[in-house]
Amino acid sequence: MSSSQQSLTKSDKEEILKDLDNVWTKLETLRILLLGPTGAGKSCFINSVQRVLLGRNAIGALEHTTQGGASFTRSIRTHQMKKRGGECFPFVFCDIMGLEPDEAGGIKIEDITAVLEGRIMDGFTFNPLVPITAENQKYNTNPHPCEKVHCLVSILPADSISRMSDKVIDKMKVIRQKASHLNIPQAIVMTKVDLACELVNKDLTKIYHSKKIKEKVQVCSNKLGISLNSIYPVKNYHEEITQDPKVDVLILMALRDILNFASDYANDQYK
Ligand SMILES: Nc1nc2c(ncn2[C@@H]2O[C@H](COP(=O)(O)OP(=O)(O)O)[C@@H](O)[C@H]2O)c(=O)[nH]1
Ligand SMILES: [Mg+2]
Repeated sequence: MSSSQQSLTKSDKEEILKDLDNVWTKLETLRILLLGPTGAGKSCFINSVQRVLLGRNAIGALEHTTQGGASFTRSIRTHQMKKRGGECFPFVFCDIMGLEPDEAGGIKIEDITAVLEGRIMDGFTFNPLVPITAENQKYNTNPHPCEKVHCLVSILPADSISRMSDKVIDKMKVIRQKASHLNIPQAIVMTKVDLACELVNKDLTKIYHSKKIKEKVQVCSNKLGISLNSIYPVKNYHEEITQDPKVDVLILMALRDILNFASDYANDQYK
């Protein structure tokens, strides 16, 4: 959480939306991979971004409608983000099966590595017991630069981060290391700030003054070993029907930086 992230006004929102129109990339599309435990709010985050960009409710990535249970997203799905005029933004989100503590549950680390390298095609259904092999129809032996991941975003829920299984954290760390080897930039989006602090639940503008949120950001940083200024606290749209500029600005601030990280990386890699 950087010190520049101080206010949540409507003019900030318009300014960031303008910035997004100017994201410059040598590639046709930037690919953002969302990684996290089941129920962290990955699908909700994708939906929320689309809602903010469209300025209205959107039905895109399916959310889990009940808490807990096994990972709802079992396949790999690419979500294009649409502009108001119908065109698409030059970036996509990649939503995959969640991480689970259990060895026999959730996505395998080998599969996530393959996703980072652009080797798994859209629609592939993960098998928690066996990773993909080169013989699979959905295995891409020669990925295009657009199919590789350009930013890894870990999604962590603020309300339950302290109780998260060490096994899931360990898996996330291993994947972060793999991404670091590939020089892929990384960020954390910390969801569910409304559930972590009552003050923030009542008034989202209090987010930068909340001790509880500060504490949770620190826990995220310690657990994953990522610096405080790459952690973005957000509240996802999950039950609201109307848009709220305060919700929008937090999501846009995270999105702007993520896209800048991704485009810097892609522009550097593909000269
Ligand atoms: N209160 C609150 N609930 C959220 C937030 N983000 C997600 N949720 C809820 O958390 C649950 C899991 O979200 P989902 O996006 O399906 O998680 P995924 O498994 O990571 O894709 C759903 O019931 C959402 O409504 C948030 O920021 N605040
Ligand atoms: Mg999901």
